[in-house]
Amino acid sequence: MYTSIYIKNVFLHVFLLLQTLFLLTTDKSFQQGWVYFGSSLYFISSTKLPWLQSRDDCQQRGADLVIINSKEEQNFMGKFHRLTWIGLTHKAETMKWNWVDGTLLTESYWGQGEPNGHTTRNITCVEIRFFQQENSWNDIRCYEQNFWICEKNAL
Ligand SMILES: [Ca+2]
Ligand SMILES: [Ca+2]
Repeated sequence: MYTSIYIKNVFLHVFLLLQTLFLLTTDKSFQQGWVYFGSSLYFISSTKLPWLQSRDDCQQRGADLVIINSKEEQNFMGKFHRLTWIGLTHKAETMKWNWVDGTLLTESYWGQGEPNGHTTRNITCVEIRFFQQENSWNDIRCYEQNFWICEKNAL
């Protein structure tokens, strides 16, 4: 009786170990995957983080959170079918939307009724939320957790 429970436990542990190894391996290969589009390379995360930590991750990969410069690039964002951070935040001091490279927002793709939260004192960040539609942006608190998209120059 005890022996059989012991053996079951050993099998369970071996199974969990193999599963962990498998997940680590697949996650690693996924992390190495960058996708070409236009003149940029894009990386989509496989985990969720708050906006600031997402940006840190991009910078460690020699990139930054994605800056959407064109309608084509905006449409490309929808192809990932995930709620993702983009490199856009609203700063209460300036009351303006800023891209991570310091440029101001000119061409925007807000979802219906958005942005609706930027009057709060907190810094507000932007996610791709309504990814089936071209106007897919939503403003949301930066400490929420999301997948994220990094962009770097393909050259
Ligand atoms: Ca871009
Ligand atoms: Ca919102």
